[in-house]
Amino acid sequence: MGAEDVATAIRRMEIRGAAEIARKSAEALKQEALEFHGNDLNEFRRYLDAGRETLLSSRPTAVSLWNGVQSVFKNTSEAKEVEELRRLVIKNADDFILRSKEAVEIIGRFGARRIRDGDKILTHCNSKAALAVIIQAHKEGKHIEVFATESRPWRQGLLTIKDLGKEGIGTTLIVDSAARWLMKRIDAVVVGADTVCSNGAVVNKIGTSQIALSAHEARVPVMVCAETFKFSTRTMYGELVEIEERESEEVVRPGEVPPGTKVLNPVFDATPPEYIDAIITEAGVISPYAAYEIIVKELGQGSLFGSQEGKGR
Ligand code: RI2
Repeated sequence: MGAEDVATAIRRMEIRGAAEIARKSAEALKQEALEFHGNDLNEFRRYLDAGRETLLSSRPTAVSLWNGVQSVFKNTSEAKEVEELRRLVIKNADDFILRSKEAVEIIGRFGARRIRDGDKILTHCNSKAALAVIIQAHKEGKHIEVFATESRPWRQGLLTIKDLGKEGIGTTLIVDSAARWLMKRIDAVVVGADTVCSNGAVVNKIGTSQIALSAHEARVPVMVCAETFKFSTRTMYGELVEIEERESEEVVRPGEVPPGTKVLNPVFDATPPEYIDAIITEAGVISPYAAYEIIVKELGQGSLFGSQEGKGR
């Protein structure tokens, strides 16, 4: 699929999950590079830039999309002719996809060490990074019990139940509003992230901050599983993370509420660092307060996930 099709699928949530939208976007740019005919380097650059803009405009919140797309353009300003640029784009896209998959595996191994035999785990939405931890703990023979929130309005919790079911992990579904009620029975909260800010705040599926607040109140540790390309260089330069608001039809069906009723549908929220015990990255398990260091080390100039435009737009 080219950039236009992938962007449409991302907008419609047919492709979803912070890492997956980044991988599919990198793949789309590779496809665009393969399909370009012509010898004009500047024309090729404009063509790729158009693809990049289309992809970046598909969803605003997850910085993984930005980092994934930008990493495809790493060192491309040095290319002197079309074939060289094409090779670079393909290599960068392949590298990003491979490294992003490896990162999930490593996070699974690191995170599983924090899960004890007999733990009852609460997860929210459908994060492949969070599930990697849970699945690895299960594979290591730990007897765990998992609870998954429904995650309205898209109900990604049902995907979580299926993903864990395939691994032989029975999971109990709860409605989102049952999280605080359940918390006294929970030993660990394991969630993913769409964006980790330089101050350690984590932007993730709407409702994450309420769950983290309840966990904090009940002294239950909150573990966030996030590849380093979900850390935001741009927040280091003061940029705020835009919280996506989606259509009201995702919350209520037409005719369910009187005409003119306002419906707000923010799909992400920010959890402050004081409610997070650890962020599990492929570069190590860190305190949320070390987010800045991850950004400097893992996303700076010359790093794999870093982009040549690390300072943002
Ligand atoms: P992985 C998802 O966003 C959820 O917020 C999830 O926690 C996050 O991406 C990370 O998912 P959405 O696309 O990258 O469902 O860990 O809105 O799979």
